[in-house]
Amino acid sequence: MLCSGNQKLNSDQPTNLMEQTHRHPCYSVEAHHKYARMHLPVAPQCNIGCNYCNRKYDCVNESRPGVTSQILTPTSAEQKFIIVKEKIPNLSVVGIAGPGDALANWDKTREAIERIKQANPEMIFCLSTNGLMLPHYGPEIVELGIKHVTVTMNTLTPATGAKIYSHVYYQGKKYTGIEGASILKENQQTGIQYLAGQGVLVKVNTVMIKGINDQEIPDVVKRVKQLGAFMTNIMPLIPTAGSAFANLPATDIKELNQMRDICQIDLKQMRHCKQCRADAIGMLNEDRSQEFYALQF
Ligand code: CLF
Ligand code: SF4
Repeated sequence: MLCSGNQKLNSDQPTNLMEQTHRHPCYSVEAHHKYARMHLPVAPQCNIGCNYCNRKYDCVNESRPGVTSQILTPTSAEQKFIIVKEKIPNLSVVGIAGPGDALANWDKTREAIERIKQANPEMIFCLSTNGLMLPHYGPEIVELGIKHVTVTMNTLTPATGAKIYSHVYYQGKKYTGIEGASILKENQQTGIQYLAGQGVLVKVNTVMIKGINDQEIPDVVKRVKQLGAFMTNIMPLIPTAGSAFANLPATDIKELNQMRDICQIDLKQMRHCKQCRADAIGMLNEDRSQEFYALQF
């Protein structure tokens, strides 16, 4: 047993983790008015197929649909970071949120973080992933000193997962239907429990899809609380052109907020997510990524 009970920010948390989290604009609602984050788009590949995703664009698990980010190598990501940090002194978080999956591109993700961390140990590093590869890379994530990880988990039921995921590529093999969804679900749970047990603050993102997983969300929240998650972020489905779910309705915001209210009883809810780009830069309310587009690396 790696962990029991959910994590709260209290005096039992190591001081530096509390201090870091108070500077993290996604994990702390107060911090999002004060601190900026920068995403490094170093992770173009993905290892699963979400039916709300069109892979011409950024990972919808963390981003608004229809947004495309320029891919950077770890070296060019470091160069861009140096320039951005100079211009945005309140930059506190460096995150990797695609445009594919951070762990499906682990070598690049790790190298980008290692490069920046060496000269900037005060930076908070953050990852967003679908969770498939967490049982494999969890120990390296911990070793790298990453304390904030987001896992997108939409269901605990393989039959529902089979409706959401077209396929899962795992250990050189392609799985579909209930088989693929079961592997993903197991790995997400193993990964969340492992990371939480190692003191990582895990945020779980869930896309609320009417008629597909919406009735199951309270159970997802209860389960990830048991596994040790710190908070959940229930996000609206924004139907993406060219995706299998293109014709589903967008999540009604009133229904979304009602769901957050129900789930808040069990676990802290994020309500200020901006579904940002995989190359987002700046405060959550003020994306400055365009200022840096002209830079050539
Ligand atoms: Fe980026 Fe995500 Fe880290 Fe934040 S975003 S990797 S946890 S630093 Fe934040 Fe943006 Fe919402 Fe993500 S507002 S999409 S929750
Ligand atoms: Fe698309 Fe992200 Fe799902 Fe991969 S994990 S298929 S990039 S939404």
